[in-house]
Amino acid sequence: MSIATAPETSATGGQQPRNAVAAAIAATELAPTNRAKPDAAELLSTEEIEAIQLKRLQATLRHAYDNIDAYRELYDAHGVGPDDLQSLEDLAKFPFTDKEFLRNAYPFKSFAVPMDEVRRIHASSGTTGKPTVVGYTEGDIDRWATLLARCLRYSGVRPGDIVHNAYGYGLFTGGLGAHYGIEKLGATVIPMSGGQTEKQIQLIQDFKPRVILCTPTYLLALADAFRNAGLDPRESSLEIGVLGAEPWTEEMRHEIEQAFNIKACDIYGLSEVMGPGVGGESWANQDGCTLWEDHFRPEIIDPMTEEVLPLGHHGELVFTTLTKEALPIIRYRTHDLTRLLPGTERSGHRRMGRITGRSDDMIILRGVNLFPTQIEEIALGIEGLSPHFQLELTRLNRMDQMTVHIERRPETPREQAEQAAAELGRQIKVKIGSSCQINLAEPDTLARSSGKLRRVYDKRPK
Ligand code: DLL
Repeated sequence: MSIATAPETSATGGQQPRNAVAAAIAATELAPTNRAKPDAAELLSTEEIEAIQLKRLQATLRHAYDNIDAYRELYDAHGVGPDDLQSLEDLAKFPFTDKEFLRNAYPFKSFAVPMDEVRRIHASSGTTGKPTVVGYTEGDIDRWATLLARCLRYSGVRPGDIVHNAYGYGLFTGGLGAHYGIEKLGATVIPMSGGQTEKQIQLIQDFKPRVILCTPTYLLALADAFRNAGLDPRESSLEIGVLGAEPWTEEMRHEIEQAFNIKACDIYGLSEVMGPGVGGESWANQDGCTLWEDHFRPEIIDPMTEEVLPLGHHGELVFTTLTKEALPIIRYRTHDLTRLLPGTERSGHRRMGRITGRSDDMIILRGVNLFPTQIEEIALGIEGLSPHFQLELTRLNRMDQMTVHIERRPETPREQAEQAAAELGRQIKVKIGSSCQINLAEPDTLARSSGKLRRVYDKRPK
């Protein structure tokens, strides 16, 4: 069935839907959200979700092909079109897209709706060249807020909670994306944004939020700031952290939960696909982000061969959006390395494992591949070493060198920490297979970040 010809429905008040995606949403939408309870769509079975996915996918392909030159040209060149998708498996016939695909459409040529239907723009930071621009219709913003609210509720946040939102506001999707979701849930948002660390501490003390939203590394920086102010972070009002936007390990979760005496839940997303809220983690199980498959169709591919891999296999995460009007995204290569796992508490929606790293952030050191998360995992297993570290890459006599700069914990005497540092070097050699230098730094000397932390400083000549 082609959604483009779906009957107009009452969800749009009897009016003609604006476009194919709006029509598909209207035709497949379930009962409205009750803020305190799961959305009806969260509780669907895999079969029910797949039926919705197929309709929404057909509509998304039609919408993108008819309204975005770049998709039409790409599909014409590959000899495929929207009508070639008759089952979910047919998605594999369609070519991948990536950041470059969106950059080539800079600034607004990737939008599938007229500009007067675009209500908001965000953009990814883009360390080099042009940023990647993303746009949202009113409906897109509303669905984003609903999904964010869904993630928060799933992570234990309740209507009526006070939520301290320390994700950065602005072009980054973290701040505003979370903001509207908090409001949608019926909680109170403190729109703090990142930075002004002392002020953050003061407001947490005074406003007594139950929940904090920020990157995991920034929450650690806040823990230090609490202690520097003579306060015990374990005594704060915080009970839940909803943390994401950068890779973090189970060891880091433990570190954060101990530091604040809270539950730390993961939240995943990326601006191209929507922003935060593509997946969220259950408060009860803490077993990885559940991906909301009524809005996104995930795949895992082998990054080299581009072959689609089965459930449980590690590879690169690829997303297709199912309900986005302004910026439909089809088979977008995220570069995030992880695996898909079966659904648990929301059995119809698959989960993702932790992101071990990004394929474009992998360090290749004298032929050995490694990710900063591996160092984090090892370092946090050694007493006396703090979670604050940086990796510096240099080249000496044509040989690549890696120095791990890591702070000792304030309560660990220097001499004892030096032994821990030596142990870190030994374990990196054994577990990762690469020798490196360790520079034991004093507490509070390495750079902190108020958002995504930069771990790797690559000083090797290009
Ligand atoms: O970081 C959106 C976001 C904001 C997610 C707040 C969660 C919380 P981008 O700036 O486009 O969007 O960066 C997306 O960040 O491809 C991953 O590499 C990484 N990332 C995001 N969430 C996680 C997570 C936002 N929970 C990129 N674990 C993604 C690991 C994450 N990496």
